[in-house]
Amino acid sequence: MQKEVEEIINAVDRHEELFNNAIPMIASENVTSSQVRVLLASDLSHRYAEGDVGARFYQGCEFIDVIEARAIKWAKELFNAEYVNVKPVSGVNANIAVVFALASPGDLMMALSIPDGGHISHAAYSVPGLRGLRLKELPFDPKEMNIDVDRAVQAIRELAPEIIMLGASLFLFPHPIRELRTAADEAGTVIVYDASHVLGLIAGNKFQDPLREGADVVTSSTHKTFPGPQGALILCGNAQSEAIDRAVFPGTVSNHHLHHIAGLAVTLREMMQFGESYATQIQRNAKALAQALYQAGFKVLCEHKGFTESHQIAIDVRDFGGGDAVAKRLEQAYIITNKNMLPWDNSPDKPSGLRLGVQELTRIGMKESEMIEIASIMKRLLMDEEPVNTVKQDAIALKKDFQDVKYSFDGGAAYRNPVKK
Ligand code: DSN
Repeated sequence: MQKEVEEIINAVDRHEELFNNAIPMIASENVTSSQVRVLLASDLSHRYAEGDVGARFYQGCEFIDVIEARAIKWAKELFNAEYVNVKPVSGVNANIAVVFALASPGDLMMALSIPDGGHISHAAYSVPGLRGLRLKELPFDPKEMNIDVDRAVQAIRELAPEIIMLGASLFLFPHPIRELRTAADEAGTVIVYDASHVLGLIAGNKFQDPLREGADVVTSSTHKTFPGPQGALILCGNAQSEAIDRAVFPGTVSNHHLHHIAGLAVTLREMMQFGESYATQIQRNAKALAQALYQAGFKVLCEHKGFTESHQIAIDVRDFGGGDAVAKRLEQAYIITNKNMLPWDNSPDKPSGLRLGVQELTRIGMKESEMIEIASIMKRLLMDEEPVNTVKQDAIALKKDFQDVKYSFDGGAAYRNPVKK
């Protein structure tokens, strides 16, 4: 084999070996079932299908139409939505399409700042800036780690933004959609809810139900708590569907990723079948991990309200050198996390926080007892200063029994290429 090709294949093998052994806790990741992984490697990944089901610009789309029609139908059923678009290739792509469809240059958008948990695509240098929108931060209460309802209602009444972007990357508690709806109605504001982090919880009837609570539009990636292939979808009522359809294709997507649509369709079926038990266990695991870390002496945010209602927990780790140092130290012991800004931070390079997500650990079958064990491993490394290698061996030993994807029809291997013998 050519040496350079071999290098790439070896790097993929070593990456899979790393994740085979490691404790993966990045809150925006997950693993797909073997059935989905095989579909991701199918011929669909080579094809074009611009246009809509039954109205394509290319021939050869007979079966692609079957797949996309099913994905749309099942997403409508699972999320109880009038309209679904499954074409955006990422959460940012979905946000771009919706903002371009529903707002015009000079309009005002309100969203959370990044230290308060907002996603980068909600920030001035991203989607709102590219669309020429003015941007104001949604008022945030750092003690409650949520939008400050009274100040937000007042701001909506005073400023009458054309669009509010709810949802977040650091997302511990349901956002107050109902509480903002009346003010939004009076001001003529469209409420968009970015569900990327919590779509798998919503699929399992947990966390919140944004469309029923008053969101006009839901955008979401499909690979965080929702354990599908990388991609995104948009849910809304029929009122916005035409403008959003056009903003997706031909506006911001040429060819959508057809292999991912097949994977999405299968994951939708998985969540129709297993979503409720999966989402229930995610919430139990997140609370168990938070409680165990808190009892060990870590500054886990929001103890007064049960730490979290999502898959995430946030810890102020300034006592241990800050988020950057702690995430790197944990990585040495095969615990994969990320540094995270908290509301009082100014620099993304020196954040005081660590964000942990339990959705992937849940997907591979871990329960409360494993969360307690992980908290103990983290304490031993960060508080008791046990040698990295000792702790790493215990992390690898814990992971050994959790190698298969659960809450799926095929229960396949999570970290091994399914086509490899
Ligand atoms: N920034 C990613 C995260 O929340 O980890 C999502 O795009």
